[in-house]
Amino acid sequence: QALHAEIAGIKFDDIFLNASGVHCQTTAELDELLATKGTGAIITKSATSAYRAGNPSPRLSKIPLGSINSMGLPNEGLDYYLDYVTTKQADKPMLLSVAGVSYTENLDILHKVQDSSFMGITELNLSCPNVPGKPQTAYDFETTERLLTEVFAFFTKPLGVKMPPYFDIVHFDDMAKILNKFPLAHVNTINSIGNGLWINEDTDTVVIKPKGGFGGIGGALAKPTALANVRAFRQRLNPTIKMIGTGGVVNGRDVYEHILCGADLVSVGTQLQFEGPSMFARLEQELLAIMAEKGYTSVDDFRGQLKIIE
Ligand code: RRO
Repeated sequence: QALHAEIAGIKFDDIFLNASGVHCQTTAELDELLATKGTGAIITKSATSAYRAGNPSPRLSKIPLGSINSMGLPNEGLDYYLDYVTTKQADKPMLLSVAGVSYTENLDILHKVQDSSFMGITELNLSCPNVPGKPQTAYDFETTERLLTEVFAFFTKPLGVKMPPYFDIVHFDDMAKILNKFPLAHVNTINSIGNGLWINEDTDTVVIKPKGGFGGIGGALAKPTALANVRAFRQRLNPTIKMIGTGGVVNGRDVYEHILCGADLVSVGTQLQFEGPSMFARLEQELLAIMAEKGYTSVDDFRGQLKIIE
């Protein structure tokens, strides 16, 4: 199998999945992703304890070379997604993304997952940039360590974390040290680049309504930051912690570069949003063509093998 991966003993027959938040809020969307050629797994929209309508629209906009969003965590509530991942008959792993809007909500949610029959991988989203008045947990290093300490005192199922981009080498060092203290299944990096601003040239107006136009940036614009974060964490994390690379994937070359930086799985948000699920078969074809040209028969042949200038 050329595009295989394994996280927490769970085998993936393909390396692609949706980025949480895109095409995964409803069971109909999740069903469609499960049936899509090229996905090796699917992940749910980040769930809060109860249903949330999210921020007012427009809350997502295409911009040149990417997207800006301030969705505000619209989701159907934990029970809805927990029911889906525990009852759906699927031939691909289903990851459950969760995101409390407070410290204690994160603990409450994970207690509920722990007490459920779900045995798959849960991903704790520590990096939602769009809930007004709620800072991203993962930009507060002390709170992140305290939360993970409290979580791993009771949570025994496979758990990964979704991280925001970092922009300083000391932050890579310090956060990797924290993450290495815990038996994490995976680290997924990056979430959108928080609180960018896009202005419509014709009207001098912002393009999304929430937060005066500020929103998370995704798509091609995010690729250099995404690759840096995948690379930096792969160089620092225990080898037992697998990596999901997210950010800036538009074509097979982008996927190839995520793997060169150390990604085990690659997830796609902005491009999936605008191209739709048939994108996955295209990315797979493009990646396999690059691998064939280079004589690689498996992602194992080049994962993490980025060359630097000596
Ligand atoms: O729902 C959102 O506004 C959102 C979330 Br939870 C997230 O983690 N990342 C993002 O770009 N948007």
